[in-house]
Amino acid sequence: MVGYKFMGKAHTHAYRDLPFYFDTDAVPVLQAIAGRDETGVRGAADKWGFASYETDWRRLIERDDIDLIDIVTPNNTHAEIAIAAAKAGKHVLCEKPLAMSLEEARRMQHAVESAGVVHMLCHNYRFAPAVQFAKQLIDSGRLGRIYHMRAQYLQDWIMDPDFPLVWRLRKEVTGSGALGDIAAHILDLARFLVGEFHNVVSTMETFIRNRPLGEMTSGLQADVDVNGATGDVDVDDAAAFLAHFENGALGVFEATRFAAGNRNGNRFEINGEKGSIRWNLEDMNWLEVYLADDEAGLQGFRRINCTEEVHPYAANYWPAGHIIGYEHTFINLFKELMDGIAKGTNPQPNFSDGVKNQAVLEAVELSAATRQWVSVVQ
Ligand code: 4PW
Repeated sequence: MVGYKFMGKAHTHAYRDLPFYFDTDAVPVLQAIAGRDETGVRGAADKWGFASYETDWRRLIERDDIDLIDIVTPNNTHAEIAIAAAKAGKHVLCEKPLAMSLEEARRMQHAVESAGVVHMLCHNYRFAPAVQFAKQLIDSGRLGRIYHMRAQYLQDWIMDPDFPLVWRLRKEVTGSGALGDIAAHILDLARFLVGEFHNVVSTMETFIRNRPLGEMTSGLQADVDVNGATGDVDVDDAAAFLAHFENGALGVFEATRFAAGNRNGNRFEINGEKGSIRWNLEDMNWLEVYLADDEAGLQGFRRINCTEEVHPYAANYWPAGHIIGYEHTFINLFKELMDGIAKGTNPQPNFSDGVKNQAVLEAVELSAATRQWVSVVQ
């Protein structure tokens, strides 16, 4: 693993818990973790149970006791690490968004495909059982033709003007703001559930344009530098866009870190000719389902607790009604990754999805800049 902060913790937990819940043909071994700060990376290795650590990720890639490189570093490092890992014949898992640009994403896809390694992109929310069940309902035709998807990803962790200019707010490190960090998840869910994007029209806004300098500490917490220096914010605080899908559906999307009271409000509603579904990450075990052919008088949204044996992944955890959480979305994704490595297949989402997602992100940015509808390059 390269990196050891918020996502490092989520991924490590999933590697450790995976064999507890699932039988997989490949089993993760926490062989080594890399980070530039020796005290920090040694602490992570000790606490999380990695057998060794490196202070240079290149050393990790040179080691022949490493089969998989897991990239949980800031976005501007993904391409260099992923391409080097693929060239060394390592399988690659990468945090989202895949890249800083569509061109970079394509180079990454080319590298993993020409090396013939297994690759995956960590859009973990696809792997909530309720979301997988939503996919089954749509694919089996229960909702009929899909007309609408409206999705929001609402957070509020940078609303304080004194929250520092951390890497997630610096274009040269992150690429874009709320767009790449959180809209990336809902557009990935849209591609998973509804289909490919045709075109978009968008607007983006930055509400607080200057902040004190500082660094992320843990989770979504940060410390302000003591010297009092400030810097300009050059990414979006919020992004909103409309979309046409290739299959004719309409999409309405909103991502912001300025929605007070919404800590991690990732939610969507999909409307089809025979019914609708709704999901909300902060109540993630439940899928709300409306079926138009229910008898008159009994029609309405029902709340399905997706912890029954028939629901995807659910039987591997607890008896029905014994709910699971955020961390299990990673475990479920890692089950697919390990099976992919064992079989030599590429589970989804992978770098090909990363390229398609990046094409949507790039179209949204271009649309905001030009105030025009922009076609999504396929
Ligand atoms: O999944 C989300 C991320 O993509 C997390 O909740 C936080 O917001 C951290 O980065 C983004």
